[in-house]
This record gives sequence, structure tokens and C-alpha cells, in this order.
Amino acid sequence: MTETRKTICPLDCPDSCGIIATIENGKITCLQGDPDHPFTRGFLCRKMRYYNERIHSKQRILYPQIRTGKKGAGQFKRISWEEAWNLLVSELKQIRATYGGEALLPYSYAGNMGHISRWSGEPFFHRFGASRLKRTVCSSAASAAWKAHCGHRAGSPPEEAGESSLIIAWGINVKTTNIHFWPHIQQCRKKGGQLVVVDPYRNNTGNSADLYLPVKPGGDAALALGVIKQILENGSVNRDTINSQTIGFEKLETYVRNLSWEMVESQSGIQKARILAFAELLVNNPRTFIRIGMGMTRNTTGAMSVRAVLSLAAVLGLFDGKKGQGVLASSRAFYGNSETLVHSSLADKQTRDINMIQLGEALTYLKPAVHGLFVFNSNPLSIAPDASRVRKGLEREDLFTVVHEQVMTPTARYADLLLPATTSFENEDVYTAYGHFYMGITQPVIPPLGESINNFQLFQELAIRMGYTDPPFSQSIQERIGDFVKGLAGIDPSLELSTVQDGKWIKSVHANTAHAINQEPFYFETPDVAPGTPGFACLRSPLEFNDPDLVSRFPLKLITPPALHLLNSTFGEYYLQKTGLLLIHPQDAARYRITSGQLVQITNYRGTTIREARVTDRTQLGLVVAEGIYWENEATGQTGINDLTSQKTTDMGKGSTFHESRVTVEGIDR
Ligand SMILES: Nc1nc2c(c(=O)[nH]1)N[C@H]1C(S)=C(S)[C@@H](COP(=O)(O)OP(=O)(O)OC[C@H]3O[C@@H](n4cnc5c(=O)[nH]c(N)nc54)[C@H](O)[C@@H]3O)O[C@H]1N2
Ligand SMILES: Nc1nc2c(c(=O)[nH]1)N[C@H]1C(S)=C(S)[C@@H](COP(=O)(O)OP(=O)(O)OC[C@H]3O[C@@H](n4cnc5c(=O)[nH]c(N)nc54)[C@H](O)[C@@H]3O)O[C@H]1N2
Ligand code: SF4
Ligand SMILES: [Mo]
Repeated sequence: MTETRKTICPLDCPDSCGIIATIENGKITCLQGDPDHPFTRGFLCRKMRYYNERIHSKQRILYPQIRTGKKGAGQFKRISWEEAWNLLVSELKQIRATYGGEALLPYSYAGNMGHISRWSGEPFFHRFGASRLKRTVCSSAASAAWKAHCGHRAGSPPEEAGESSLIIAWGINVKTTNIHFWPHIQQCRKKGGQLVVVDPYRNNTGNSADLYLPVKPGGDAALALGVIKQILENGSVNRDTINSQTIGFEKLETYVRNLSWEMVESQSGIQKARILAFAELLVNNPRTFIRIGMGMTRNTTGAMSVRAVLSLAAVLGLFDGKKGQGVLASSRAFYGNSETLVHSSLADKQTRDINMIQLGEALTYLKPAVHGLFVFNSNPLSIAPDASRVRKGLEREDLFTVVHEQVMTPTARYADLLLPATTSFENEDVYTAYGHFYMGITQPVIPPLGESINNFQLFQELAIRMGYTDPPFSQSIQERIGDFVKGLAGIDPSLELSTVQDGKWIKSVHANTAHAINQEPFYFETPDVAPGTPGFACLRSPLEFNDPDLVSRFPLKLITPPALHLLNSTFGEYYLQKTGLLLIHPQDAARYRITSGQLVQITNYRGTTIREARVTDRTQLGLVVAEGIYWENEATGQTGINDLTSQKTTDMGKGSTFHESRVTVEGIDR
């Protein structure tokens, strides 16, 4: 029997695509884009088009297992769920009795973006009294910067870009990470509009740009403030816009007027003449849309970069809300009452916070020590920075590690207890998006495979077996979805929930007003910043890039953005034999005697890994680029790219600094 069902892509991607799945005899045989989805309009990226193979693959973990080999060896024995529950409950009870609740650390992120799947562990961990994971790895620097200057604005609907005459992709690789924004760029260009890409290397999107600006990594604030300086100096600033829509321009104006062009050029890496030309382009195109990516935030001045670009947008009047104008960092189309998901009131006290970026530190140095690690919806050994520290932690014999997973990830290999997880196609959930203004609710497409259970079931059952009788633990998944959706800002209150299940799209009410001259003014100056940081956008230097000791030992800068065919570390099982490429500038390649195709050892004081060199002028002198989080490989001893990245955090939001490492390289003979 063949039938089709609608669902939503669960992956951590701004597009949150509508999907039509074809099911034949209980198996998903085909996945296609849903033409009715207003933003993603019927096409899927390559990763999801073949995701049915991953769902039904031999690599799926389908039964509970316990470790039989040494930690990391990936040797396990099948057990029953009853045995698994008994072991889990007795280990957790023992950890709590011996060391206290905070000795347990949950570790989860966004393997499945469904709001229920993502947050279903929180009620349990609050009730247990576990340490609290601060989930800062992705967008916290950008969010802190946005909130400080824009307050509760939602950002502009991306469709508006199609009406623009100029689109700036600033620190975002649209063609790789936000592919459904591309048709709007095409629409803009068809009518004679232009695309500018600001990025330290000519990425996939930069290759197709009308203008590419090779900013220094961490140099965006200098570029943005340089443009403001030029707009002020040549008198094209629109005082009416500034007076009517913004607050606190004076200090920024004085600061920018006093900035030297030498400073702007040296920090941005862009010559003055090019900055003047960029300023002219912006002033001549009032219908400009700035799409801000996460890439520019992943260094120790990341929040400041966003603050400066937002300040430039405000000077240009892009928050005005006229046709074709816009600024989008990530959509806040819907925002919910998170309490309906996390139930923090179940905690009887405030327990300690642990930043997920500093997992290495938490597992190796932190006192009182972590003795239980509960991983789900994430693959920390691959995605967290400073992986050699994380690995050291996972090797500890006095650490009990539970991993709830779909496939045998590098982290799963270190589990003491391994539990089988469903894919999103096997359970219901609710999805909003961070790249557009639509949400939807899904039903299971197929029943759970093997003995796999979903995140919600896992924690509901565990809570009951721990003896917790609080009401949230007897909720059904439908009740949790209902609670969450009821409180969502962005939904039309008259909407009947039962009418929108299964492939109907709900448009945020903010989509109509979001970018209009409404709500709040833009604050050039804000008290809402980190201590010691001025309230307005200004220049700061990235810490690791400019550390004189590290500069002398590790002459090259490294950034590590996503690859087209991976989604963070998801799909890594397909590329076990691949090291991934390292892009290196021809002059650096000559200096280190490296040729394309050669293997290179990349090293710094944190760790080392191997990649295949690609000599290219797509990157700038002094900068190497490693796209993609390929898995480490126990069999070959190959480590991952995050062995080189740092646990340092951003200037605001305590976010990640994946694009700020210093390294050296050495060619190795095959
Ligand atoms: N195919 C694919 N798609 C993905 C992902 C994936 O892994 N693969 N990951 C998803 C996730 S979780 C996220 S958060 C998003 C992230 O997607 P994006 O928002 O695009 O962020 P990044 O890919 O980290 O970086 C984007 C660009 O920023 C550049 N960059 C690095 N440092 C700087 C800088 O200092 N200044 C400027 N201007 N640019 C800089 C990088 O070179 C890169 O080209 O993508 C999502 N989509
Ligand atoms: N070097 C470097 N590192 C980075 C980044 C970078 O640009 N460079 N990007 C960072 C960013 S932006 C992010 S968002 C993080 C992402 O970090 P993670 O959210 O950990 O992302 P994934 O690597 O996709 O791993 C998710 C895992 O969850 C599993 N999974 C999927 N669905 C479910 C489910 O329903 N239940 C359970 N139990 N498991 C499930 C998948 O099989 C997968 O192994 O990585 C960060 N790491
Ligand atoms: S990964 Fe992104 S582009 Fe690909 S199907 Fe999922 S939401 Fe769409
Ligand atoms: Mo992310």
C-alpha cells in the first residue's frame, strides 16, 4: 500500500522545510518538498531528499545496549528495556545519593528542532536537581546583540528581500546554510538588483556574488563603522530617520567621526576606497536587505560585529519598513512561554549553570565533579569545542554516560548505556523556524522503528520510574504541544489548534508588522551590555587572533564553517573515510610547501587533526578554512576539527568562538 503524509524537516536549519513523505509497506520510500509550504515551496536540500535512507539504514541504533569494551571502543551488548531502565534508575539514584543532584549534567542541543523533542528532558532534570546546561553554542551572541539594540523586534520577513535592489549576505553562506533564501536573491537580481557577500573567504555564496568583500575575520565592526563614518563625512546621513526612529546616536556619532581611516582599514582588512564604494552603493539603494548570519558572531568580538552592522542598518533607515527594506538575523516570529516546556518550578533550588561550550572543562576540571552525563539530541564529542578535553572527560572511569541516539556517533561510542532514539518521522512535534515566519504541527509518518523511543517518552517514563509523581510527568505529548502552542506569541488567538495539524502552515502575525516602523525604536546606545563594554558599537580586537604569544607560535587563523552535505555533525556516518578539506592561500601554501591534495597536519596548543589541502585564492593570506564537522574515527585515530577550537566565549551571550583559532600546518607525505 502506498500513501503520502506531510511533515516538517527537524534539522537545525533556518528553512524548516515542509515535506511530503511517501510510505510503502511501512517504509518511507521517497521524500519531496511540500509545494504548499509558503516559504520552502516544494524543494528540499540534498541532505533531506535522501534522509529516508538514514531512517531505515543498518546504522540505526534500534535496541538498548550496554558497553562491553573500553570507553570509546564502541563495543556493546544488547539488553532489554527493562534491564536498561533498572540500570539507569539505579545509577542515577546512586549519583544523587553519593554526590548530590548537581553531579548529573544533561547535554542536549538541536538534533531535532521540534520544541517538544528539544526540551523534553528539562522537567526531569529540574526535578532531579541536576546541573543546568546553558545552551549557548549557536545563536546566543547574536541574540544578545539583537536584543540590546532592537528589543523584541522579530526581524524582517525574508520574502521582503525579493523586493530589494540590494541584498547583503553578511557572515552567512546562504547557498549552503539557508538555501531557501536564495530564490529571493534571484528574484532581486532578475530585476537588476545586486548581491554583496561580506565574508573572510569566498564561500559558495561569495562565488555567485556581484560584489565580494573579503573582510578580516572579526573585522565586521570596523567595516560597518567605516561605512557609517563615510555616510557622516559626505553628509548623506538622513537626520529625519535617525530622529524619528532611533535613540542615542550622539555618542556613536562622535566616536565614529574620531575613528581614523587607518584603524578602520587595518581592522577590517578592506581598503578605504572599497569602503567608500560600498557606502555609496548602500546610500544609493534605499531598498536594501541585510541578512545577518551566525558566522560573524563566532569569535570573541562576535556580538560587537552584529551590534555595528545593526547600527549601520539603523543609520540607513532599514528598520523603516518600506518595501524591499529589511534586517534579519534570525526570526523571532513566534516566541513561547518556555515554562510550558521546561517546568523549572519542579526544581526545589537553583542549581549551578554549566556552559555547553565548556563541556571539556566541566568534565575534567570542574569541582564538585560531574559523575553522570546524559546526552540526547546532540553529539558533543564532535560539535563542542576543545574536543581533546571532552574526550579526556568521556574516558573517565568514574563518569556514567548515557547516550540516547539514532546512530553510533563518536559520542555514542563512549556511552556506558546506549538507548535507541526515534527520528522525527516517528513522533509528533511542533516546529517554528529561525529563517522564516511559519510554523506547523506534525503527526508521526511511520511507527517507531525497532525498540526506539522518542525524547518525550524517554523522560516521562524515566520520571515515573524514579518515583516522580508531579503533573507534568503524566502529560501526553499532545497535551504538552497544546500547552506550548496556547501561549505562543505570534499566533492568531482565534486559531483552532485541531485545524492546523498535519501539514497546515501557521503564519506569524508578526510577519505583517515585523519590519514596519512600529513597536520599539532602535537603540544606538544601550545599557544592556557586558561590563566594561561601551553602550554603543565600537572597535574591539578578537582575543585569540591577536594574542602575541599565539601569533608567534601559530601564525595562521582558522575558521570552521558548515559544509553543504553535513548538518553540523549529522550525516557524519556517511563520510567516515573523509578528512574534509583545508582551504589555504597560495602564498601560505608556498611558505609551508603544501600542494593541493596533500594531507596536512593542523596543530595548536589544544590539539591536532588532519585534512586534505586545497590551495586556493578563495581564502585570504594568513587564513585557513576547514568546512564541515567530520567525525573522528577511532579505527584510524583520526580526530575532528573541534580538537583545535576553543572554549573561549563571545563578548556577549557567552557564545561559541568556532571561527577564532590560531594554528600552524605541516604537509605530511601520503
Ligand atoms: N548545509 C548545512 N546547513 C546548515 C548547517 C550545516 O552544518 N550544514 N548548520 C546549521 C546551523 S546549526 C546554523 S547555526 C547555521 C549557520 O549558518 P550561517 O549563519 O551561515 O553561519 P556559519 O555557517 O557559521 O558562517 C557563515 C559564514 O560566516 C563566515 N565567517 C566566519 N567568520 C566571520 C567573520 O568574522 N565575519 C564575517 N563577515 N563572516 C565570517 C564563514 O566564513 C561562513 O562563510 O546553518 C545551518 N545550516
Ligand atoms: N567547528 C564547529 N563546530 C560547531 C559549529 C561550527 O560551525 N563549527 N556549529 C555549532 C552549531 S551552530 C551548532 S547548532 C552545534 C550543533 O550541535 P548538535 O545539536 O549536537 O548537532 P548535530 O551534530 O547535528 O548532532 C545532533 C545529534 O542528535 C541526534 N538526534 C537527532 N534527532 C534526535 C532525537 O529526536 N532524539 C535524540 N535523542 N537524538 C536525536 C542526531 O542523530 C545527531 O547525532 O554544533 C556547533 N559546532
Ligand atoms: S536541512 Fe534545511 S534546507 Fe534541507 S530540508 Fe531541512 S530545512 Fe530544508
Ligand atoms: Mo547552529
